[in-house]
Amino acid sequence: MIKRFTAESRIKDVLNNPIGSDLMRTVMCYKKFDKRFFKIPLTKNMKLKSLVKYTKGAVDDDLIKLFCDKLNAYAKEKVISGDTVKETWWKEAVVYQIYPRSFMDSNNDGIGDLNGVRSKLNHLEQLGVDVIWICPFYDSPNKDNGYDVRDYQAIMQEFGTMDDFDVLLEDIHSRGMKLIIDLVMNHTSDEHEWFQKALQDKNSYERDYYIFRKGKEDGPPNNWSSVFWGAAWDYDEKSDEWYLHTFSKSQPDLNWANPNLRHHLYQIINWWLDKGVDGFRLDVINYIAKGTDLPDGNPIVGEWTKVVGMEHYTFNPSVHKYLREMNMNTFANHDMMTVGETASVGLQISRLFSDESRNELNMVFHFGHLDMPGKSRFEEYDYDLNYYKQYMLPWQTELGRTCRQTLFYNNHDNPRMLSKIGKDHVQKDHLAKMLALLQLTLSGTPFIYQGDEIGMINSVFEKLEDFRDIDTINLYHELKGTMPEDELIKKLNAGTRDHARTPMQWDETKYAGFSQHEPWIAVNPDHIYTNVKESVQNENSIFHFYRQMIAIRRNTKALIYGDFIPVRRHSKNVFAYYKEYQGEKYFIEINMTDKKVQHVTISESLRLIFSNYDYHNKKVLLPYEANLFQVVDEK
Ligand code: TEU
Ligand code: CA
Repeated sequence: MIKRFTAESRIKDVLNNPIGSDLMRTVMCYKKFDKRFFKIPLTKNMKLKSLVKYTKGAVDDDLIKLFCDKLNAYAKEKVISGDTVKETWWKEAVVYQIYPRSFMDSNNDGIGDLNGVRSKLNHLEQLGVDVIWICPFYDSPNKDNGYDVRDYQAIMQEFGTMDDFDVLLEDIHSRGMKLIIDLVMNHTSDEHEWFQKALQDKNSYERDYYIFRKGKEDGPPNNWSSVFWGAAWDYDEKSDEWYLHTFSKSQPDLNWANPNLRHHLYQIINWWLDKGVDGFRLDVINYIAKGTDLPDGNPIVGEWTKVVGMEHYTFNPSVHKYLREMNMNTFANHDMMTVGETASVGLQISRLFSDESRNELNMVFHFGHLDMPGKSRFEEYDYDLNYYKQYMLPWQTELGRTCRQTLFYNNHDNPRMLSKIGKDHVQKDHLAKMLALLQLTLSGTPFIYQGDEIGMINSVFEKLEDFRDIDTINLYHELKGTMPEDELIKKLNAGTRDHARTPMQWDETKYAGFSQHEPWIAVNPDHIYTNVKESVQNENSIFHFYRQMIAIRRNTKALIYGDFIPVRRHSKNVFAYYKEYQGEKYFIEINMTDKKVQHVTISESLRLIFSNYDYHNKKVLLPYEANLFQVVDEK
């Protein structure tokens, strides 16, 4: 019999349930609850309902009920997998992410394009990456830079033509690399033909492709807010109904409860597979299942996550049913890779998405490491890598050999990690190389974001007009008047996605070699020092470090498939671990701080394979020192 959770259940029972412990961990990330709390016998034996009193109201009865409902909804979802490592190309691959608008402009209109990408394939080949992921290049009105798709089977005019795409794909394949493309199927653009038909006629076939509902009194159907600020609903006067948009109002959500819609999407996926793409990155794929009753979001969760209602689609197990159906109708029988963008999910839910026996996705992109507990993207603070270690330890040891995660520090939605950790950039070179060594030796598939390989950092945006991102601009209007203008601009600078979207820095010239024309978003002035040309010429550069480390990983199965075994798990400032596979063993030792720290002592003899310092100091680890050793004899 399946045990149901209620407010009478004890905390220890929740913690013993995989999804229960996962949700607890997720909550702790938002609230920065003291971890020790859950370790004391007294609290472990407490009933859930006592949390209301214990947390002095930070948690209420409704929240506890919601928590139990969620947990019960997952009761049937299980990972039943073996322990055998299956060797596959997408585990061995190093992926490189391209934001096409900002990568390379081939026709000098200031906007990056597909031919631009093609003109830089030599750079990627030299770096040694295996797979390229290009962010959306479909026809789009560009309210959210292509994440608002108007036509899934056409190319955005600014980016080129379908012929350009075909030639690009061929070129990538002829160099022995692969291409994955971005599937944005949680929503479309409001200019998509389907949505236009849905608006024109309430009785159209396409109406139910979207989520329309009658409002309540004078307002929307529920209290959900959008990820891009403001309400998640927009009013359609013609039908006197509201439509749901979890992102901007120009991105109406698709109704995955409708099987016709789902099969229509599968046709599109197969069309791209027939073209020869090697896989997909699936945009916000864990948000697709919204349910049909759409209850109000819990206000406490809303306050923690800043998105009211998100618990109803972020933690909705129907997504697994949809993904298995999608897989069966599309991915199955193709040798390809899939990576799901799964914001907010924890480790156990990631196992549901990625376990080989479940036939859903190959791997997940999870984000919990990008901000420290209790902090969010638009807050300025110093990121402490000790948090990264503590966050990653369970992901490295408990995910299991048949589930898979990605390893990344940057993408197109976040400020640059180098600027979050070492704001003053004094030790940038060692820090960037250390991060590279870590990324290429931990367990998971590494995703390098454009610019990582040369150490690109945050830019400075002085006024509203300097920003381009809809998320940032909406937030500006949301907060205007609530704080002094300069403070507001400072806040936007802390979190804007535009930091990741400034043009790729190819050289030191006016527009960084990206274009001859003024780019759509200003070049980061740092391009004078940080650019590909310089990085390739200088053999001690971050670029060459990445290149060499990628080559080492490729030839070292233990780094790819090995079990991760932590050393001095609880010690601060040093991240040390073994990777072991088929009798081969490696030791990785990393100083996560900009100060000198003590070495980790282990008993085996070691041979140094690679380091971000020339000189190996036997007494101390230098600032951000990172060493990869082979264990040569077991004592
Ligand atoms: O992002 C989804 C997402 O929830 C976040 O990364 C989000 O952009 C950020 O937290 C804003 O607060 C994906 C895409 O990566 C992003 O570029 C798109 O804007 C978004 O989906 C909508 O398609
Ligand atoms: Ca162009």
